[in-house]
Amino acid sequence: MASPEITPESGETGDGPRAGTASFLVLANRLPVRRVTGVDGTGWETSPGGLVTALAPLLAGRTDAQWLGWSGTTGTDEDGSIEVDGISLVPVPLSRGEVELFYEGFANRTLWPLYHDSIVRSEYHRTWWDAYRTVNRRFAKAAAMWAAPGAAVWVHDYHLQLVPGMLRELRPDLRIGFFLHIPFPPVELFLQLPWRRTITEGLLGADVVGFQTEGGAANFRRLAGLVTEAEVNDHEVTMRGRSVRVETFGIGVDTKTLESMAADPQMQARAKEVRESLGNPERVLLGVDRLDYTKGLARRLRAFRELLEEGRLTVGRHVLVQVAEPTRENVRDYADFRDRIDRMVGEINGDYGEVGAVPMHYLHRHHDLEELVALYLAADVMLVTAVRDGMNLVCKEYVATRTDDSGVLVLSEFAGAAETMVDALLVNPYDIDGLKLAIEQAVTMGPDAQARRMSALREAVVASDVHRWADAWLDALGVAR
Ligand code: ADQ
Repeated sequence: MASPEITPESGETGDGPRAGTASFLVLANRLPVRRVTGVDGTGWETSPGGLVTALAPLLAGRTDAQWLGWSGTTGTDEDGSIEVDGISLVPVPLSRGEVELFYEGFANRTLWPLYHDSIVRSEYHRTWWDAYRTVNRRFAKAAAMWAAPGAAVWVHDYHLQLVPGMLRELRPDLRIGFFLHIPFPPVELFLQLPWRRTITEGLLGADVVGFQTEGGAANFRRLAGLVTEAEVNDHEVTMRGRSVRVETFGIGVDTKTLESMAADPQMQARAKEVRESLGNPERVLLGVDRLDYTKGLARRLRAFRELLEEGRLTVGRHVLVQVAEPTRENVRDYADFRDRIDRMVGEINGDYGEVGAVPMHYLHRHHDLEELVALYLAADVMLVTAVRDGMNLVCKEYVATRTDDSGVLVLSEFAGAAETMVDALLVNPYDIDGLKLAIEQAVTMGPDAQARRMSALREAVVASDVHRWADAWLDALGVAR
């Protein structure tokens, strides 16, 4: 796509941005690719994940669409757009200082914990907030510069909550949507935030504000009525004569792709190999998470350890595979958490392992979707015990691959997915005894009960798959397919 006439620099300081030519823009903290440096110089590598899988087909080959986001490096990003896999991408630069203050600071040490029940304490620093505003303004200006008159702009996640309001000021002609991937907290917690009104008004700059669950949407509507002069009626919030739709758009997974991966004979052979290499135990239990303190890993390991201790699980007959994706390792809370989990895993294997049989396998590295699907197929029991999670796609991926209706899902009540996946064994992860009972029930459940639950779960996951979610958003934003 041809660059609009003004450069990002003139967009920052000039007499206001002029319209570009993109009629549909996606804004997210990260681009769907990251810059990598190899022996042949630098290039781009696709970063896999649910959002990319959902949006890539919508944007690929569309000459009128663009994705704006950070490239993941603090080096120099060239001005203008680049094309990767048929998608037009606009890198938004961040300096090293901004990565610290905006990304590691305000996004991941102020907002992330606050929006996840304050599991760890949020820190409030004015310098972090200043960086958050600066980066949000940069995104808003870039969008204003690239968007055609009347374009639709779809803003994603907690990193960019001020963008809708800032963008509306610059370009009142645009149709703006905002989707929050993480939970939206109860008012009682949100009110701690010194900048609560500015963030609420920033979000209300959108035409449509979407949340993963009914609970999140209700929390936001109540907040809007409290900290702004907005009037709240059912799903509509009216402020200064403008109406904003506040609704639930629960995200899903690409069920068709997952089903066809699961049907591949090579994949099934790989799953069999996995079970063999684990010593063909009676029951394989699986956890797959980013190594984040919100995912309830410590509680899961505690329950597992106690079940071994009490002889309710047996080494050799039962084995736990825990895949942990490295994440945010520059943030102190995450480094501390990693140390704690490393220690717990070491103690479990040290105390209960035997020569030739360990209670658990811990894989702390990235796994491709192919590798995850082989594990999903190999697992009799999937453990999702988040203490708070916006949705949780892992449990939906597991269910989508269980096309023979076998397998048991143990699911935290505090993952957004629990709102629709009511046929899982739902647990309160804070209740260790309840969690132990659910794990025991899962490993002993017979094939009929498994099939009854799993077929109902599969129906729920198919009915809310990622393409339906994307279609609902395109309708809400008035974007032509
Ligand atoms: P996440 O917190 O990253 O996402 P989740 O939804 O479970 O959580 O996972 C996202 C993706 O990462 C999944 O597709 C999964 O396959 C992949 N993944 C997880 N662990 C992995 C591993 N060890 N190796 C490789 N890949 C792994 C945020 C919110 C969620 C919300 C999503 C989407 O926190 O609540 O569901 O966004 O909106």
